[in-house]
Amino acid sequence: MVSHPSPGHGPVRAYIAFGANLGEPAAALELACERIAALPGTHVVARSSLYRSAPVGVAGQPDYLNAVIAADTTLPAAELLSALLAIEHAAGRTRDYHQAPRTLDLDLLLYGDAEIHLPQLEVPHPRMHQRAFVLLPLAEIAPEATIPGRGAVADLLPGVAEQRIARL
Ligand code: PH2
Ligand code: MG
Ligand code: MG
Repeated sequence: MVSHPSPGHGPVRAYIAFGANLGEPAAALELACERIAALPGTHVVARSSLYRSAPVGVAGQPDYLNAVIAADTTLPAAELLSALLAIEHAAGRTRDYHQAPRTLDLDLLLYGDAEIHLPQLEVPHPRMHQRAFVLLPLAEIAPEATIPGRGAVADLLPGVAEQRIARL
């Protein structure tokens, strides 16, 4: 497991998925970027466009708005995850049931080239390579990105071509 930046090493490039299908998603994305940028040792370096996407894995929900944020951070992955959960909470995220509609979901997709397997954190995100709402915004800001164990993002795009998604 290669997850902790050590003293003398530079920051790690992390990619974070944004999703929301309740409330004011555009405002939630702004808030999320501001809060991430305010974390210690962390700089937001890129943000994709917003995409409107059909809900995946759940029926009868409003469309989602999705985006991907790139940040350079010296925070260890587990600390970054805790910070993302705190930002979700501050944005009014409740967890009424599994995959309930949400005001703000922030998922840690990639943390450098680390592969992390902890009970509370799987990196790369275990389903990201199957989801157009992750791969399209990720390809927009990091066309050369590779998902450890899954391959180049560009090579994964054809596999999700059937999923309904529109760049806004
Ligand atoms: N998030 C989910 C489940 N399904 N579908 C879309 N389109 N976008 C999401 O962000 C999303 C989803 C669980 O987090
Ligand atoms: Mg999610
Ligand atoms: Mg989540």
